[in-house]
Amino acid sequence: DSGDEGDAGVAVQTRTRTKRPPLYKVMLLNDDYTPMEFVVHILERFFGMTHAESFEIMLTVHKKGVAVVGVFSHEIAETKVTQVMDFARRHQHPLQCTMEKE
Ligand code: TYC
Repeated sequence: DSGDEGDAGVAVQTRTRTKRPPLYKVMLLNDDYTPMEFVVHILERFFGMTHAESFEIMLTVHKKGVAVVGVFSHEIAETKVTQVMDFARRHQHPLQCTMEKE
């Protein structure tokens, strides 16, 4: 910066706002047909949960109808949903997995 103003030629730094990218909740929905063990397997395989954690979350979905199984960037969340939906479809289970902006 320069000129005949009052800053005596000193460059003035402006603050740049850094915005964090939005996060997405990945959710599993209950249904009457998908076997409990299959859901537990999905949680272990795609969400890195222990068997005990997986069983607990599966029961929450079974009892409450839905549960958040993880929070990720948009791209990772989309990948998880696709992996779960493809795996369920291949095994002919009606399991539903969705994502929602946090
Ligand atoms: N309700 C299913 C049953 O009784 C089990 C189940 C749990 C299905 C979680 C889907 O996301 C789910 N076999």
